[in-house]
Amino acid sequence: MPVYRYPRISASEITPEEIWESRRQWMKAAGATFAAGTLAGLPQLGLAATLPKLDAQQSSKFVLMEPVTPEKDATTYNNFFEFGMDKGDPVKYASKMQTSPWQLRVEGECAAPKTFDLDDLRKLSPLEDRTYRMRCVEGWSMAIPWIGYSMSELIKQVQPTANAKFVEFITDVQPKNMPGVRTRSIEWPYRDGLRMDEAMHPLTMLVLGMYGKVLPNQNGAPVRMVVPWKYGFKSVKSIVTIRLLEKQPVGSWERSQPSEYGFYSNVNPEVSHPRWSQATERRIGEDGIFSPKRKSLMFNGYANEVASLYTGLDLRKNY
Ligand SMILES: Nc1nc2c(c(=O)[nH]1)N[C@H]1C(S)=C(S)[C@@H](COP(=O)(O)O)O[C@H]1N2
Ligand SMILES: [Mo]
Repeated sequence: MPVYRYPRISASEITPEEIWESRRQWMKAAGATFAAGTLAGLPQLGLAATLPKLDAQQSSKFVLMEPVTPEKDATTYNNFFEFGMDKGDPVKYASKMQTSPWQLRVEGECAAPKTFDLDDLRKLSPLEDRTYRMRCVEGWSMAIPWIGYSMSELIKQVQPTANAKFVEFITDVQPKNMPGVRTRSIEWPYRDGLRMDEAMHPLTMLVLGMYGKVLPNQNGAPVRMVVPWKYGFKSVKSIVTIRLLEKQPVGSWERSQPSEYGFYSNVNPEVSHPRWSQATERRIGEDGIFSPKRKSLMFNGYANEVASLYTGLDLRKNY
């Protein structure tokens, strides 16, 4: 198994006893089955098969001519640091997260701030099924069929003012239900931001489901964001607040390690992370840990759509 390498703090330093114990079990289970390309043997908790269906129209615009990642991999190999730092922690612990009732507040530089409940969000715009390529800064990727609509549909509702230059996305904090927030690995709540034009780009998605069903907790239920041309950590899960801002916000990762995680975080194979290259990636569920890695694409393959957002910007400085 590749060694965990996202936060600088090592997991053993900050992980409470019980998580450390289960981490060892996870490593054992994963070690035994990973080479076979499955994650069998994990507890069945929170597995997506039991979740309600969510009807959506297949998008005609956003299609991906690549195999979809097996649902089991996408729902058992996750980053959701509120539940621990190992890929197997979210599926084990996220079932405790309370997702109903849920309210999402959109506020800040706008004429009509508003609180939306889940029903409002489901009805706000027709739900679309769009398969996106996703790339984590750690060097793995997936192709996931998300359900939702463009984030712009939601942001338009609150009538942004001319001062709205940036958007901040903030996750819920449930200390009793989220073992990870009892550690100080990063500053909670988890947050990250986009420039207004990035947030309003049609590819940026407000997500309510995946694989034809509502979102499993470990993937960010009941509502998350997806920004497919940026590293996965920009795709904030379980959002409770969206704030329109005049000034550039600082995300959780940028705050904890600014030399490693910048504001832009575009997938850029030419700019290495200080501790590892970003030139290649391993597609979860397809590339075994011993097979050659595949080349990472500029803007994760979405250059045609988004490169123009960055003309004139030095992407080495603005990483
Ligand atoms: N609230 C919250 N959102 C989060 C994270 C997190 O730890 N907390 N991890 C991010 C990272 S690093 C990645 S790669 C993606 C993973 O999403 P997935 O589990 O659906 O693949 O979620 C992102 N959103
Ligand atoms: Mo990530």
